[in-house]
Amino acid sequence: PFLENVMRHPNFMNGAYHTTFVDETPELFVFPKPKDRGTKMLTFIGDTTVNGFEGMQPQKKPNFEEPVVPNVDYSEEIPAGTKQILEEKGPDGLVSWLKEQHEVLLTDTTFRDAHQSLLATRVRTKDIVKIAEPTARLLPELFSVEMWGGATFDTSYRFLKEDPWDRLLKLRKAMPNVLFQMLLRASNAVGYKNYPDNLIDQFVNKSASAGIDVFRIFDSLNWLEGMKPAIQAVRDNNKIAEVAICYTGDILDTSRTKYNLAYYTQLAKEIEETGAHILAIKDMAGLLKPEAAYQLVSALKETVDLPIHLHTHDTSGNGVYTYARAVDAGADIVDVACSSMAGMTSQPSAQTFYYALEGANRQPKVNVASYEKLSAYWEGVRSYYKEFESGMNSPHTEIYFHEMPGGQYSNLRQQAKAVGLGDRWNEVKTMYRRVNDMFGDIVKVTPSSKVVGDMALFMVQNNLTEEDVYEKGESIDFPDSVIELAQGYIGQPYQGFPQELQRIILKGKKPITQRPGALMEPVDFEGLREKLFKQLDRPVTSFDLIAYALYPKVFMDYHRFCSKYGDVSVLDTPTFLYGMRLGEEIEVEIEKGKTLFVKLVSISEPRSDGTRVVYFELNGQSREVVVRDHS
Ligand code: 3PY
Ligand code: ZN
Repeated sequence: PFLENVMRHPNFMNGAYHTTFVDETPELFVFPKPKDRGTKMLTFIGDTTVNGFEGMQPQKKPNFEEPVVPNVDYSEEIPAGTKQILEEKGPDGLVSWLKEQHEVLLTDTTFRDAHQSLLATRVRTKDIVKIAEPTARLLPELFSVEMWGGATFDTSYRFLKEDPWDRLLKLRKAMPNVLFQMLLRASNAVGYKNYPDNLIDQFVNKSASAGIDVFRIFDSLNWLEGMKPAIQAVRDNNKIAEVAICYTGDILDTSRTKYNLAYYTQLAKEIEETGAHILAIKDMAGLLKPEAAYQLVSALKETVDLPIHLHTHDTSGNGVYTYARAVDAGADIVDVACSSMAGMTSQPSAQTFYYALEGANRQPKVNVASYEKLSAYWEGVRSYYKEFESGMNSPHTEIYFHEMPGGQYSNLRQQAKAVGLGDRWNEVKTMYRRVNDMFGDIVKVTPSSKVVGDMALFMVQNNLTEEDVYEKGESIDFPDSVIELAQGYIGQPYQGFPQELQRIILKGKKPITQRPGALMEPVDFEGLREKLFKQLDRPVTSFDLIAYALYPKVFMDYHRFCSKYGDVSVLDTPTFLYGMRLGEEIEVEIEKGKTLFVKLVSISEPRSDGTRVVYFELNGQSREVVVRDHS
């Protein structure tokens, strides 16, 4: 009752007091009715066993081997790393330190882009947190760990039924020594559309206070205006603004003049003027060929005085060679993943890169044996998620033709299947390139890549050719995302959107040329806090508020899920994805020192109302739950 009173006090509700305590320890403020927790969890397990995990067919749980966590000495102090350099010297000091390093530095993307690109972003917090402290101890020389942002944020609520902020806080506790890096889609934050400026500010502020150090900021059209608010917000929080040039096209192809060396060096100069600390080359599709990497990095080194951080995807199989040439040209940092989570649409393998540079001048300082141990763990974890593999199992050089980002390939393929175009996938890929050209050859990365994908699917599905669009366009209802792009709502493409096509798509609607965020009403956070408090019936953290402002429906669906099933993030991944086998027993630690013992005893046949009774033992006592059979 005392806490209830505190929590309902107007100052508590409107956040007028210091809210960090609630933000950092939200679990202290949630009071589940203990008798409910077991039933909710059994309902989830029963449901998953009978119906399968969302998006997966029900299937017998395979026998997975427990992934092996490497042995480390937890009694030793965790070795200091780049995080301590940032804390001692600040962002400018860290940049000076970076410039003094002779060896190339590594960012490890296993916790973010690697699984975003290989496993549809499905890796759960539990599997990451287990390996977090060993990683901090085994790889203290890393420049950073990319562990947040991009698609991990919404996927977390949507599919994994867990809170992404919780992941950030837990990882930060386990890894106090290495810089944490996130991918920030500038004015699109971690979403798929532009948001009001004050939401971007708040997002950056809370992410920084929860533990993010390096913000890789990009705009999906390389539109600098769109990035400025995010860059300023990061600087205001005394964190590192790593501003990205998205690489598209091919500087080696002299017939394609739009994105040539001069385009990139000019953009880099402008980025430097915004106060960026580091320049990133974000090669999201893996188009940067080795010689192009050498020429690009050399030219950028001559143009700006910023450390250069190169990101690529290994889809073509050329990733390590591209990095090696970039290192020859002076690249300071490259993105790699632990080898069992590397290659193909993911980043190049850390170990392969290490060995490729053996005997070379700037081989990274990293313990490759440690990497092998971590790789063994990830090999085990990856097998849990095999349902989400993209199906690509060899290098794809056709990437140089269709230019689809690593993270989009498997997604678009799924989308194509879902609308009945599974057997016309080749047409979809060809159309993707054609749409790119119709749009005036645009940068393709979230969310602009999604628009190109939507239009390609739309055209294939409706058997439309390019000529049809120009001839019959007046009578065609284009997808919403296409209209938004043509209207300027995701920013301004370099050299503008082709006018004739814009006219056909917009049908009289007026395009904008300003920054969409500047035209939007600011988010009324206090109003939202009250509204949410009524809906959640618990204190609202600043984290909840931001998530709700970004994705109201996704957040509320997540909340409803939690009310029904409780906190399922405590379950092991095989149980979370496959449910249980008859007779199987599992242990679930629902909080520190409190473990539930669950046994699945039997499942009834479907009853006349379409439900089944699932019989469990919970801590030795019989328990049953009723679940609807959706088959
Ligand atoms: C994202 O925005 O999630 C990306 O990874 C883009 O490359
Ligand atoms: Zn990427």
